[in-house]
Amino acid sequence: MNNNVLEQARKTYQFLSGDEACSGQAQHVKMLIDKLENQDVTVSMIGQFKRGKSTLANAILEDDVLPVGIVPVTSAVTKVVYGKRAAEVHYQNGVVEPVEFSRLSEFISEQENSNNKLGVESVILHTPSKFLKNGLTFVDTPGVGSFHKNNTETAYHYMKESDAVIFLLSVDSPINQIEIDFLHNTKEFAGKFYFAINKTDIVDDNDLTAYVDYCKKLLCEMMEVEEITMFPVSAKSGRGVEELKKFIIKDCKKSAREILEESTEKKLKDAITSALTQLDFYWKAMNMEYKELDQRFETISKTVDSIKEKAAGYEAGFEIHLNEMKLQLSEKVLTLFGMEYHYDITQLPAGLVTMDKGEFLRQVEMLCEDLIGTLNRILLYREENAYTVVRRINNINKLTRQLRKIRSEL
Ligand SMILES: Nc1nc2c(ncn2[C@@H]2O[C@H](COP(=O)(O)OP(=O)(O)O)[C@@H](O)[C@H]2O)c(=O)[nH]1
Ligand SMILES: [Mg+2]
Repeated sequence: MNNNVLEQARKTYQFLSGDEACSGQAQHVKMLIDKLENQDVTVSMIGQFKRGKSTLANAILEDDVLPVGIVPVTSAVTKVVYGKRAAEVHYQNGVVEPVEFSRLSEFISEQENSNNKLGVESVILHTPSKFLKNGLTFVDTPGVGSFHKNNTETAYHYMKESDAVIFLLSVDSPINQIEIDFLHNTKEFAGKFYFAINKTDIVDDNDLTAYVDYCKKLLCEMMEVEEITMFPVSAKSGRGVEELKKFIIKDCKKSAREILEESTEKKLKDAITSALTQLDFYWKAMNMEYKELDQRFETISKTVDSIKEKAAGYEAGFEIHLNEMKLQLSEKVLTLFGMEYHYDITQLPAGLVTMDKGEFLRQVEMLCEDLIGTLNRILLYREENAYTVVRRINNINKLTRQLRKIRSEL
């Protein structure tokens, strides 16, 4: 284990923030640094659909905040944080709307929000639970490998943000390949695993012992460890829940630093790999034939023009439109040039309208100019100054070397 992970993260941040090509990764690393400094541990509940994740989460939190028995929506995740009891929906376009707990399934169940047509990004629940008091954040994920294909991807994405994981199995169906694969992948990101088997109320003690032994053996092999602790629980009757909860709270308190360092190290490696891929994309784009680059620039210019034209026609909801334009532009840059163009999506508490049309049009203009300007700079598009070209190439080479060095030290 690397004790200098904070230092390495700071160094990485310094390198990444010096180059606009990697601003997305820079921001990610900044978040990792903040989490490490504040000792914020994110614990996720992971498991296949219907294992009882939401029921167990409610039991652990001692508050029925999460809807139970729903088919989770394809691409929205629910986070629970410490605070006065409240629920809010965060939309992809930045809008944040407070909602009643009783309405949650409208946003996070596939039946009511099919294919996430409402554009929900996440749902944040606040509850004054003992479990969350020490800075823990709890994440309830869509089921791994449920019949909606994308759920696995969403769960996996949030997995990457988790520091510790409660991996939930249940006695009513044996461990399957999807769970095995998923666990294998999550090993790359999480600093700590807690294993639990749910629904122990539906089997007798002999069957339970046999099943626990079987799972332990399998999980030890997969995790490449000699021994694992397995918590048999019944989220329904409450059996074993207190033990699991106490164990996690104690462990996260005692080992917060280790868990975070372990998970930050893994995530830092991932961020560096992603930055290197990004730099590689830039290389490829820079080496594109002028003719091809010309065509792609023309397409981007057209997109920018059509966005400006649309903007002129809007009469309300300017902040939301601005966020939507950012999403649209970064999507376009990704398809045309294969690179991530990072925008901050402004969070918009529902009902907050401060921008007038003049300001909106100015911001749209700036957004478009910024994008074209940055693309020009990054891609050295029609750059005639040989010095600038050489300097840019040197910078990319240098950054690539620095990042590779840190990654090899981790
Ligand atoms: N018998 C029994 N049923 C449970 C238990 N925990 C959850 N369930 C049921 O399993 C179903 C799925 O639960 P849910 O928490 O929504 O699962 P999730 O999809 O993993 O979040 C629901 O009908 C629950 O009532 C348990 O400990 N025992
Ligand atoms: Mg659930």
